Amino acid sequence: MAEYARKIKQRHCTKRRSRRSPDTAEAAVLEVVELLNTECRDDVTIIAVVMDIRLRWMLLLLAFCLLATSPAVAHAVLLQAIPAGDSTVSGPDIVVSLQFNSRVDGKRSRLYLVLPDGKPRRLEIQPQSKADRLEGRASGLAAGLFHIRWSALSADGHLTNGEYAFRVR
Ligand SMILES: [Cu+2]
Repeated sequence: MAEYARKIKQRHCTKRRSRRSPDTAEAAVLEVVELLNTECRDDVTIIAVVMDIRLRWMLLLLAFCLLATSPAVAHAVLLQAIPAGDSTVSGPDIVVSLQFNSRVDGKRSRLYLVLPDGKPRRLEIQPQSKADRLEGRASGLAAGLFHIRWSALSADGHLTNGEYAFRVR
């Protein structure tokens, strides 16, 4: 049984190795990912694939990987919102509370309530009860469709934006 498995694996790997080398960076990445996911991965094969890529593609790829990994983790991503997106809440006064995945700078972040007629009303951001929250209040809202528009400055100095709708009844 083990012998059979070994043969299958060998055939599989041989077939894979004989494939022509990838000619674009994208194809090369897919190839490497595929190799990493197969049981017949071996480092020689992976290195051989990588060596096939022209140098500038490799450098481009490396730069992309460096940019795409660690710094992105700290971007402010909205985790939870009150009012929730696409929900209906009772007016005329509402509390807005946005929770992010990381610390946000309350002084340099912005909150707007976009009124049913499309006009944005800036909401004062309250002193932060928690470092990952942006909170504000709005009063005197008539029934209708509103939007919360936010921009959040995260601890790593990146600004992210978002907008979502909710309804006041
Ligand atoms: Cu960032």
